[in-house]
Amino acid sequence: MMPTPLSVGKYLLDQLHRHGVRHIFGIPGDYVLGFYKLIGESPIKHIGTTREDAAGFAADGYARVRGLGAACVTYCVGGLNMTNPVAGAYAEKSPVIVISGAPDLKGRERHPLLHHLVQDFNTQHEVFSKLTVASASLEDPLTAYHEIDRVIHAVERYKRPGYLELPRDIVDVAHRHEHRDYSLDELTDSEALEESVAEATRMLNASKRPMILAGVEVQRFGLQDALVELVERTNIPVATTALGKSAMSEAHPLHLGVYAGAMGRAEVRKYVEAADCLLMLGCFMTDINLGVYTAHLDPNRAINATSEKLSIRRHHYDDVPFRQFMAGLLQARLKRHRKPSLPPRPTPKPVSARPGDRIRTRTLFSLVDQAITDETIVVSDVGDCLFGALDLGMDRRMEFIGPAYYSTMGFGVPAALGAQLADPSLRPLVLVGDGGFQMTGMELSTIARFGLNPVVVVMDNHGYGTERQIMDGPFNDIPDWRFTKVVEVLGQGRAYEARTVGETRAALQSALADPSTFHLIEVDLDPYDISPTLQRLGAELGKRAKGRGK
Ligand SMILES: Cc1ncc(C[n+]2csc(CCOP(=O)(O)OP(=O)(O)O)c2C)c(N)n1
Ligand SMILES: [Mg+2]
Repeated sequence: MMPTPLSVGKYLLDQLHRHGVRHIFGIPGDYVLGFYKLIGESPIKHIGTTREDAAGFAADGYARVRGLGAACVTYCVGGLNMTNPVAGAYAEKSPVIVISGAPDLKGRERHPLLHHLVQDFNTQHEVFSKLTVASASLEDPLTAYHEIDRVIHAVERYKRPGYLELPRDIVDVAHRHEHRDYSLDELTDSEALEESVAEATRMLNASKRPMILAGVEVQRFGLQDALVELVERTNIPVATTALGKSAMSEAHPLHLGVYAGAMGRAEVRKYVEAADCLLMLGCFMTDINLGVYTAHLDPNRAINATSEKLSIRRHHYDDVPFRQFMAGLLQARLKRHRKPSLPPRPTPKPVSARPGDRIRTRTLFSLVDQAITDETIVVSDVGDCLFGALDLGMDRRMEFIGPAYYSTMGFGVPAALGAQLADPSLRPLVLVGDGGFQMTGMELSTIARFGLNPVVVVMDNHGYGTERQIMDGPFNDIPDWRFTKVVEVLGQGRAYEARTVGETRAALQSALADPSTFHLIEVDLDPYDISPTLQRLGAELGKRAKGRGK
């Protein structure tokens, strides 16, 4: 007997589960309640958040750790609330599937003025089509199953978000025939693959001073081990981009550090820019540009491989998937170069400040650096927390996620929720500004509800500190919150106020020693005190403004 075909809703959940999804973030509404009922009957757990944008950030954090994330919301009021995190996931290559309920197909002609409607029934889909790599409105049971496959395959291939709109009356409809997921083999031109690997090999072998720049796609495609193998076989040193910071352990002797133009350390920048052959793996020029266009890389010396394109000097190769190019390199006859002499890595300085001294940003980062263990995942928001985080963990393995290109505030706390659900063996250490926390910090509520235990460091510099460096004014002032009171509101967690070096150190130690709950440390900083990274960037931009920059 033929197996009973799954309904469209069940098939979607089944496919998500097969692709590794175990949690869906979001808030229900009447247009999506039928699908929520199915989630409840499935092995996937629903995680209700305080807001839809927080669900989007959480799904993004989940995807960065686990390989695929999902969020489910109601029509327009919920969906449109999630556009910013989905845009961020697109820009930073995070594979998130957005599922939105929608009005019944049957009622659309008779009742064109249903609630939540904006312009017409296509508005939300059109918006998301600009923010995702693939999207579909599942209006026809004949094509719905294929459309689900198509969107999931595209999300997995390009590591960017996808959008599926599910009209309320299609959820329980089943097609008469059983559908099998057709696995789309990635389109590969084997001759182009061979030729590109040969050209790259010639260039690398002829080079005197080659260098690898590893980007975010090394993580997204799970190629960290392949990268280490390539590096150890060839003795070619590595730097990572800001977004790809944890693509390879910074403790590796051939790891130079984070390359971010003038924002990164000067010796890393000099070394990378002096390479006579630069092998860029999974980097987006955009994330390099986080150094605000202070990066200087010569395309004539570059091999640039990503999931979207492969160029070697001025030659472009089509249909060479990133993973296969990497595998090709590992099989190629690559020369073993002499061990390079790399500029010494700065060893984390012991904190010289006395316990009673006022805490400063620089010292805070030294203390955080000492507190990180192999189980820590550093999750950063935007602001000086992100700049400072770039120099963390230089002497060991560290997991790091942060909105290092799109730079949306509000990412940190909800992304930590997603990251810890994605891998409960990791403990998030969240770095967030007072401004960023005022946006989505209440997601601690969901963190408390599901018994998670991140350590949240609120860098309270009394306003929009990063913006003060660009242009100061009263618009950068924000209300002073007593952040520690959140544990009273939530009835859970432990909180600390830290004004001095001693208090900050003690709070970090106590928080990390207690995994039973979440901890919030409010660190009181001077409004004009900034991290060394932001100082470097500011100095370079200042030079440029005076016409002295490169
Ligand atoms: C959603 C969003 N709104 C506005 C901005 C612009 N912006 C960039 S940094 C910043 C200030 C961040 O303040 P805070 O979180 O306190 O960190 P700080 O800069 O003080 O370290 C602002 C408003 C942004 N990046 N994202
Ligand atoms: Mg601030």
